[in-house]
Amino acid sequence: MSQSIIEQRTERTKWFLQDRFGMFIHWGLYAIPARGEWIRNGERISVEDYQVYFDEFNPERYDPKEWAKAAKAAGMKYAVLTAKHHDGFCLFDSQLTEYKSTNTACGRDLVREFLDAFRAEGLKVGLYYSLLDWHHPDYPAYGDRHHPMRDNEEYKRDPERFASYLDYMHGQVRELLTGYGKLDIMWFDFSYDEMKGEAWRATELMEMIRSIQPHIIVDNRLDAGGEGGGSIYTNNPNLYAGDFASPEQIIPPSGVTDNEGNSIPWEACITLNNNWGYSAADHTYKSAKTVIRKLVECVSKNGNLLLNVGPNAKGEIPRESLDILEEVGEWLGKNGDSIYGCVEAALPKPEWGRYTRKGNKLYAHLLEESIGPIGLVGLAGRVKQARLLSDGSEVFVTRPWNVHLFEKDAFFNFARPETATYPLPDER
Ligand code: FUL
Repeated sequence: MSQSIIEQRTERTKWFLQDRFGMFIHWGLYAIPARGEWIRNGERISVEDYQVYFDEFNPERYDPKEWAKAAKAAGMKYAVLTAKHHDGFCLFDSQLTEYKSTNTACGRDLVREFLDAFRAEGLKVGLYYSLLDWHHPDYPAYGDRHHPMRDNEEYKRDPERFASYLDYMHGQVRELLTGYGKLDIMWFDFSYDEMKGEAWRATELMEMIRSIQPHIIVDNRLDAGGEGGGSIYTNNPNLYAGDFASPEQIIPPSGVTDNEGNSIPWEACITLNNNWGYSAADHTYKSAKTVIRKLVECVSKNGNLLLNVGPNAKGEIPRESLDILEEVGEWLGKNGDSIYGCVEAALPKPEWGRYTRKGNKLYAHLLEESIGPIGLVGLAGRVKQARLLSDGSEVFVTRPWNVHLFEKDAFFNFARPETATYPLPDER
């Protein structure tokens, strides 16, 4: 009997739910002006003026092996690179355009080198591909961040022109799927207003994708935008509903569920500073501790974290980012058991931190600086042992017969998880 769409999604996303933590890489010509990836649009730069960056592009320190090592050391298990962002510049050797890295001074297929390097480190690989294209002559919508469909009227007036863009877009996706080996993720970006679903000929596109690489997982943005990630509906028969939801710069308060309340795969994509593309002036980096908390927060709600870096024009991940990644990696080295393969614990949310769970192990992430006894609501009578995850030392658990140790009887009722292990992000 053939599998249902839901069963197929469940099958495809198994590794994804296991892996939990990935690297997002926003890189392109916009690394040269170094004011973020929306610059061409935000500053209304003409195609001609933007050409300067194409003429100059030569990231001579691009060494994706170094990127891959940094991702791996950070505890990341997969990575997604912008093969083409909204500015239309292709980091791969597309036969359908001249606007590509192989035609710049560097002459390299940056996508291929990325894939080779990350696969060699044992990481899963994905490609981001922008549905928008501000360079292609037949892509009518220029717009801006808040009104991306400003020029939508033109699209309505001239569907044939838009159809030729769609041929191009589908053709490039085919190139990526046929010319670069097995890909693990296709990360489309993004839908808005009427530009969603069949406006992209999404069923046709997905049929092509599934026929070439049946196991690839696809985000939900052929049918959704970044605001909260939209959602995928496991009972939505559309092929393009996606395998996972993609909330952007937000961790949904209660995770992401389908319309029957069942948890569905999701991945929060979050920047390290306040920009996706390299921004020289932006030093508002999150601390490693903040990143760890966000990762814990995601996993505690059945989600993944795709953490972004924006390499510079020379091809280097900024030092500030590398330092944070290193620290996160150190924490994961000790506490990774509480993240990889973990899911939400069906317990009341504690006020002192977050739970994650794997099998009969419950991981309690204490997120307060100094803390006395903690209450494990709903676990009375179920704790066998408790250990500190980072060094294996015993954690004191009060049993029913020594409840008098507590000042408040309330704690007694809360004691005894099945097996409690306590990583302490604050006490490294
Ligand atoms: C958004 C894009 O417009 C941003 O530039 C970035 O790529 C983010 C992940 O998705 O929708």
